[in-house]
Amino acid sequence: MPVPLIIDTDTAQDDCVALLAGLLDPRADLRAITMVAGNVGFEAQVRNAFMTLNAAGRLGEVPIHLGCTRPLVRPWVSAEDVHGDGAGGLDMDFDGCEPEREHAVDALVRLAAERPGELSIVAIGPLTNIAMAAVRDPEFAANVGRLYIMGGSNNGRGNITAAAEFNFYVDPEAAKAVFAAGFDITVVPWAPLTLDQAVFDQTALDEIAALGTPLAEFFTRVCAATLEFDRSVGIDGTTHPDSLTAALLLHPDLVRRSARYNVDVETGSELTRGYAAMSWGVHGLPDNATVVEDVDAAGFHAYIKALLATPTQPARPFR
Ligand SMILES: [Ca+2]
Repeated sequence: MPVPLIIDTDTAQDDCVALLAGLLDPRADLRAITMVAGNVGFEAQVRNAFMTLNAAGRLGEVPIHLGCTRPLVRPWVSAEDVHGDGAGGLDMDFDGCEPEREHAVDALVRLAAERPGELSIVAIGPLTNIAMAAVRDPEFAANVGRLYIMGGSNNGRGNITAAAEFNFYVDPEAAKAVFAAGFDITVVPWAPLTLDQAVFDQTALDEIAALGTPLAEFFTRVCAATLEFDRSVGIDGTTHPDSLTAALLLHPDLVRRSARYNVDVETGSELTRGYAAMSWGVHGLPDNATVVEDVDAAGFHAYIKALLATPTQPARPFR
């Protein structure tokens, strides 16, 4: 049976690839896309989500709900230096592309309550919407089946600062609240997991480009800006933590090793704002999350390649 899920996203680059997994993988039943402030300007993120629906040939088929346009207590911090507009300058005709009227937080609460314990959430942006939903409905955490989070580093390096990964850095209060809320959480960390196992080097990118499908072309365009940035910081290729998170929910057999941890997020410090303290069971703290430690990297690469080989018919031409 397909997995009913929502993807909560700050849509830019690899978020688009994660959405493609939700839209095209037969194991996925994507019920909604919820948008949260993160990577790039909110309007650009919404456009990127509509363009991803179009690339998948599914424009108009999955509702997009607009969520929180800023973190809980802090001003928004962008990653536009990393992502540009988040889609490599890709554009299309957006006439008639309307998001839903219902707020993303209301949609999350409603859809989880409709099927208690069945709906999964893949959260690949700052956790503002998820924290808000947990405050809005005290039953929300219990109603959500599984919550897969891309964020933090497992006692490894950050990306926006030495200590912090971007999603937790942008809204550390939300991340802290989510880990305390009682969800069934699986964490896909930035380091070391993503850096070791979810980077597509030039050879992999060339193989994808050679697929010649509309999706391969979309992927190549969308990843271009991040590739440039990643190279400038010494990463040999594009990083795919968000699509890895979606892939692991849909294909748990790709997980080679995971363990229970106590995860908490730093909110008081300026130096280590958003740092994820992942305690591995020897500090007397109750575990609250499963942290993925090792995956079948070749299997993940093959999965993305097969996804991008899918023939699709975008209703609107890209320019
Ligand atoms: Ca993201």
